[in-house]
Amino acid sequence: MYKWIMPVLIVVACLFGVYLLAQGLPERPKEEKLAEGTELLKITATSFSFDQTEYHVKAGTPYVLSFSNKLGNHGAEIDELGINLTKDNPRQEYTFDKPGTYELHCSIMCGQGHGQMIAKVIVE
Ligand SMILES: [Cu+2]
Repeated sequence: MYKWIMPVLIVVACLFGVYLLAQGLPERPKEEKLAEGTELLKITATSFSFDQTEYHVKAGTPYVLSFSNKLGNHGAEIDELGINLTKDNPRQEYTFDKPGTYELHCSIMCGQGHGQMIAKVIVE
């Protein structure tokens, strides 16, 4: 019963593959353009660290903060500045106006290494 179904599915899959090859694969999404004078600050989190221990930014320059998780579910929070980026809120426009060193830490209780997920944001 239904012995014919597997060969049919295989043929359909092959045809679909040929179709995709013929069409060319869809283009990768391009990096979005930022407004002129705006800089991008990318923060990537894994379990249990951020991709950099220090992020250097310039005071008075508008930034787009962009946060992503590479592994696990984390957040990036700077209490003093009222910034809290998470997977549901991964983007924020922000202009750092006071030079100084701010602590960036994970805002989601993510496990054993949570307490060590700390980096610095240095505003120059
Ligand atoms: Cu955490």
